[in-house]
Amino acid sequence: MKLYTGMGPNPRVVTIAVAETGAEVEVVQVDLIAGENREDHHLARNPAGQLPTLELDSGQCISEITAIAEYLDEVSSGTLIGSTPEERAETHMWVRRIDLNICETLANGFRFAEGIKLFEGRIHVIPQAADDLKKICRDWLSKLDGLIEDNEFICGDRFTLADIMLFAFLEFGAGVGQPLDPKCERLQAWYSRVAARPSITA
Ligand SMILES: N[C@@H](CCC(=O)N[C@@H](CS)C(=O)NCC(=O)O)C(=O)O
Repeated sequence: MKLYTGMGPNPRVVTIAVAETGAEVEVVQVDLIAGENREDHHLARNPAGQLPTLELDSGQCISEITAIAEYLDEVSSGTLIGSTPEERAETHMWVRRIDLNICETLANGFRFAEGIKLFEGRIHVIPQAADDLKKICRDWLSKLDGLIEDNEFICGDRFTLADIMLFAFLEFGAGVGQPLDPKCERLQAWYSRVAARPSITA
């Protein structure tokens, strides 16, 4: 399997998932800043022109980080999604909430503001939406800070794809002017727990 990857929080999610599952992939770096991911040879792998993309030995290409991470987990007998229908449903529920309300709002808040020079020729940017998107993200993080209670991870005592996604985007946010509010004390403690995992520094 070849993993076409580069900089940014979406590639980071899959890099952590690879380390967590032990999946064996050949890593191929694609130059996102230079726009190599928007060239025809990458568009043939992923019509969205984004990273990452996983190319299977059969030639089939899989994009979208949730699909890639779930595939890697499944072929490696991993534990990132769950071992029962109920566990898998719980993981998918949290992945969807975190993806729509935190990852997407944080990323678009960046793309429409600090990242606008890089993105304005690639996607439709809405600068006037940036502050509101960032606020939606912050509000959701505050809500999540209450919901996580004293759980070790997002899905209780199970470390899942939901934790990886939230971690990778908060890590990215910290570097682009969207740090986690120090008042979110439970999430701050959760972040330190995840940061200590070997997959984060692998
Ligand atoms: N929904 C996609 C998002 C992928 C994405 O936005 N990737 C970013 C890197 S973090 C990218 O390729 N940006 C460069 C570009 O859009 O040209 C996924 O789940 O994989």
